Amino acid sequence: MKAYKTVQGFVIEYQNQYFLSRHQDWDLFINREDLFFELQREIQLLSPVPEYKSLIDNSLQAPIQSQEVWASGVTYLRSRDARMEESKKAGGDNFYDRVYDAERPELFFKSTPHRVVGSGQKVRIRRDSKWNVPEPELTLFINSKGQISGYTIGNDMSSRDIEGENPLYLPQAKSYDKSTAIGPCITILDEPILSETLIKIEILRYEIPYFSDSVAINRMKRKHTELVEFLFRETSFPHGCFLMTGTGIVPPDDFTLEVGDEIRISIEGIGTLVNTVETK
Ligand code: DO4
Ligand code: MG
Repeated sequence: MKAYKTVQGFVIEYQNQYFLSRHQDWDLFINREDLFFELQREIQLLSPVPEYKSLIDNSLQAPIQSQEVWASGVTYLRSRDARMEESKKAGGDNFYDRVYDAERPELFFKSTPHRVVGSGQKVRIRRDSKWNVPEPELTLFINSKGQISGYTIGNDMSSRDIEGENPLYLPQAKSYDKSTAIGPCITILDEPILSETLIKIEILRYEIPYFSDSVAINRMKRKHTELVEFLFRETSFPHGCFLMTGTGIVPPDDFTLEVGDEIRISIEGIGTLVNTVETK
């Protein structure tokens, strides 16, 4: 079951049929308990209309209203190694090694909704950075009660030179306008996402494939429930929140994003998040 936020309303996709919800408030719509069964009940009262698919094609928005976006880091070995390498000169490398093995995960605040873009919209790279990458991440939607009720695709855009210069610069490397992309929808399941699920990324430069890679989510060191437990320990989210679960894909060190690059991140069962890098 997928839920899309469009300018004309909320579209529910189920078994290749499209329904328009009567709900008007995304925060309430996605925060219902037992969301999968709530949506099933809801569509029984609605008629499927194939044309509702065109709302998704023409007026899609990021699937967010009042939620904060948080992120976890160094949850895959590949991320730990990349971070250790980039911060070596600054002497910050052992922080990453330690957090990978520690009981407490790295969790950081990523974005308020106004810095978030959806699929089809543009992401940005910072004007004061020369080394930028997308981070393709399975992203959890957690309702206000702390239950994982959906999954989306996230791009945790990052300035590697700023982050590598000093770990204390992390918020500047990670949180700036249009540094966060999520979408295209929230996939709502009645059981946890399959652990073999693949995350794939393809970056097109001048419309030609320039970089691609993939990773299975079972390569992640931590459990989703473990990340959520730490996030909700002392922090409440009245509208629920999104949590990016970390990247297992890091392009080679000589790669940096350029204006005009198209970033396509796909996750089985969710779809493809497509963003172009905008002029600085
Ligand atoms: O520690 C820096 C951030 C790591 C991160 O964003 C990731 O592993 O995805
Ligand atoms: Mg990340």
